[in-house]
Amino acid sequence: MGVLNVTPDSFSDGGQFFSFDKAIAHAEQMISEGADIIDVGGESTRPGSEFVSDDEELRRVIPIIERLASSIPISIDTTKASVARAALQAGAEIVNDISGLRFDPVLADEAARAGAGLVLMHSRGTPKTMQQLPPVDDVMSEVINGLRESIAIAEQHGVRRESIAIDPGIGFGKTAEQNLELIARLDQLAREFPDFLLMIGTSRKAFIGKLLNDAPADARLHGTIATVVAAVLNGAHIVRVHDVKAVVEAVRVADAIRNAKAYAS
Ligand code: PT1
Repeated sequence: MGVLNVTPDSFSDGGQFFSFDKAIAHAEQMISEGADIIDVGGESTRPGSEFVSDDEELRRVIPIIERLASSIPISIDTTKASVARAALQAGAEIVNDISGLRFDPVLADEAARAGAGLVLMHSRGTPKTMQQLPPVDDVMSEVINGLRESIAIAEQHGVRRESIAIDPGIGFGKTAEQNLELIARLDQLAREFPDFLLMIGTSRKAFIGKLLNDAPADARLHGTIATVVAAVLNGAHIVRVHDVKAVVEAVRVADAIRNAKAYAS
């Protein structure tokens, strides 16, 4: 899944793709590099970021979705039912909700009505405040319990189990060590939720920079590759990334190694 931020303030490529033409060109590049899905987001969710209004978010994402949806499956990265609804109408096929239905459970009705895919991500608090929360004791239990709640809400609103993907929410209200633990133990999460696709987003995040002498976001590619390979070996099905070409190559090899293990045992 290639990341397409259409925001003036996203953390690693903020402002770069904020014009329509630049956003489309970047999406086409990611498609040519082997992306299977483009994740379109009009509201930054990096730590410390502010909410934007429904109207502003719609103004940013809808023209982009209308233009791209005939070329590739589109997911809409939003927590708002109104934005999800318009995006699905414009041709998006997946709703990616970083709040796991905590902010707007009505979003599940929109996904259900459209027969769309729904990504339920675990997070704590809001993007503005999540990194100021006191860390939880047991991050794996917190994520498992949170995802179970999100899945229950989705199913109550009519979303089919096979339409749901789960995501541990790397960087959303977790310490750097907890992010590493979630990647290292992703196989455990996969075993807890055998009926669901497993997605993860580690790309260019701060915990990688921290391991690399505070490398800035644009110097975290090799660290990102390490996280993606670990995630695939531990059962991830979908990886959300900025650097599509490099990650597609790494995932092809990691996936072949994973399959070699499955066939050998
Ligand atoms: C993600 C994700 C997302 N991440 C899903 N959607 C972001 N399903 C946006 C940092 O610590 O992992 N899964 N949508 C981006 N959010 C962040 C969070 C960016 C933390 C950066 C950090 O640097």
